[in-house]
Amino acid sequence: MFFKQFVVAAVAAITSPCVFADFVAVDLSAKINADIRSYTGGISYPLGGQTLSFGSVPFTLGLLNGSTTTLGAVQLPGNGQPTVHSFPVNIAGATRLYTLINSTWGVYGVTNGKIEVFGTNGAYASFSLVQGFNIRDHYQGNFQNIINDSTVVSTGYASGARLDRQVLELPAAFDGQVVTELRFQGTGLNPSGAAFLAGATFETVDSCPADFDHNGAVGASDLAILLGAWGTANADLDNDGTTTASDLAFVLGAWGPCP
Ligand SMILES: [Ca+2]
Ligand SMILES: [Ca+2]
Repeated sequence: MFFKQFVVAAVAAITSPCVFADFVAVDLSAKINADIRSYTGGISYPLGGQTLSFGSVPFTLGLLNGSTTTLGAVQLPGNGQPTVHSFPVNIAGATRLYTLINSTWGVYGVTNGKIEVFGTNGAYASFSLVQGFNIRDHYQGNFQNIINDSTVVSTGYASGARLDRQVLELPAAFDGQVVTELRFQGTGLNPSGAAFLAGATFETVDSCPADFDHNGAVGASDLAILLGAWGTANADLDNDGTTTASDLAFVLGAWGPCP
């Protein structure tokens, strides 16, 4: 499933130097096997079936069996059975992967599994899911509640549940390549930790930066946004820190459908 940021979020995200990025969600629905709203404290998790931002990154949240009262996730089994979930994708220009991963149970220091990203021409990246470093139990209570990786962004809920967002910077080997597969795998051990994946989103280079409103073309609506941002950094396409005639020229030069 492809989606783009709403323009408000896109403009708000532009700081100096301006960075234009798109986000592409991975469709997890084929492997969703759990409703984490039914977990301890999970009642205050958001409902699936919507796109929500976690640390400025949009995630498409799934449903279990189509039920609109659930928040679906891909849960590794708790019986110690090694499990691999594969998600085929076709994403060009990817620079980062963001995931929403927590676990049921968890023991500090134990590696529960890993995330792998495969691309064309042998491009590959991975990170391990380590309790106490980048993953922890989904609930602030028993088991393992520590995260030490400063790149992890946490969203907590009143009931004690949480979703932690990890990031994987894709290496230069992915430049010019296409991401073809995301893999989520683990040992699924109780009590050392069985991870669940509630969301996965790739960040990609924006191939059409003048399309401010992300409607697939550069047109009058984008011109209006540019004029509204005149003299600010909010529609600065040439990275000089402000929006002026040079950015207007860029918009006019890109007029028409995005490539
Ligand atoms: Ca547009
Ligand atoms: Ca400019």
